[in-house]
Amino acid sequence: MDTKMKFGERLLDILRGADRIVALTGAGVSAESGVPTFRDAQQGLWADEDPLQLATPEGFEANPARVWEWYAWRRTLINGVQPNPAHHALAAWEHRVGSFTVVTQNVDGLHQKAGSRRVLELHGNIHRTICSRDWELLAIKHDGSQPRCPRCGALGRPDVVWFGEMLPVQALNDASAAIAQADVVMSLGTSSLVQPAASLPVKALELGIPVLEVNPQQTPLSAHALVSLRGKAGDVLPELLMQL
Ligand code: BV8
Repeated sequence: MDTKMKFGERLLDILRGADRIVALTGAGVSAESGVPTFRDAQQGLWADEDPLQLATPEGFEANPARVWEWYAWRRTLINGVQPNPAHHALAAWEHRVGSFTVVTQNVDGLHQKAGSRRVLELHGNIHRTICSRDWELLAIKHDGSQPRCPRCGALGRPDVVWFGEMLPVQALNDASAAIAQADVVMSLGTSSLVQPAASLPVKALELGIPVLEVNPQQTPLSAHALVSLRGKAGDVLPELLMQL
């Protein structure tokens, strides 16, 4: 029995003709590596915590040690996992077209670990730690204990964008520019709920650029995408790339 996934000819033609591709990725792309998404019930120790409370300046202000512990737990989990076929397919795709930009909401660094070279991190990176006062990078080894800034003594914090914080201007500008020049935009493994990242595929639609979504669930983007494939990124992306 032919178990090969079937994709519409129109989608395959668009992807075969695309030379500039942007892939917006969310937590769902790392899900098959074993990294829980924000929508998953928090695991074990964190079952009673709400990321929307912990991933905020107020949450850090109220209990810096608790927030630091949560990120240390996530960092340890991420250090123990590998990129999955979705990450590898995106890294391979880069070698098939003129320009391939990964715009990620994820902070796990798995795209880079899989070999993607052009990765725009909209929400920062959990492996970097900054001074909570001036946001300068701290060169520290993560040994679990919460570091203090050697310059001013302020507590260290993860170099990630919390809810209510601005996204890195350069990454967001570069992402917008890449979208504006794209032949096709893919929205992969994201609930399309977190702004302003979720507005990037909408900008593509407004420019008449075809949008492909891959997600096992429906999202607010699904009805507007040219094609919305109900499936796991780790299954769909390698198969799609193979059929181009
Ligand atoms: C800001 C880093 C303003 C931290 C994160 C309108 C405009 C502007 C802002 C807002 C707005 N409306 C609301 C806001 C505020 C807020 C926001 O969007 N809130 C939401 C909850 C409504 N936005 C912000 O606060 C942003 N800041 O706008 O500042 C400002 C302006 C001026 C001056 C000062 C400030 C900052 C947002 C960034 C927050 N930080 N991460 C950390 O990681 O700890 S966001 C965080 O949530 C992650 O990055 C994660 O990626 C994201 C959740 O989204 P997803 O990636 O989509 O993940 P999710 O779990 O939701 O969904 C997973 C999906 O995968 C699901 O759809 C599932 O079906 C699918 N899936 C599962 N398995 C698979 C799969 N798909 C494919 N394959 C699979 N195998």
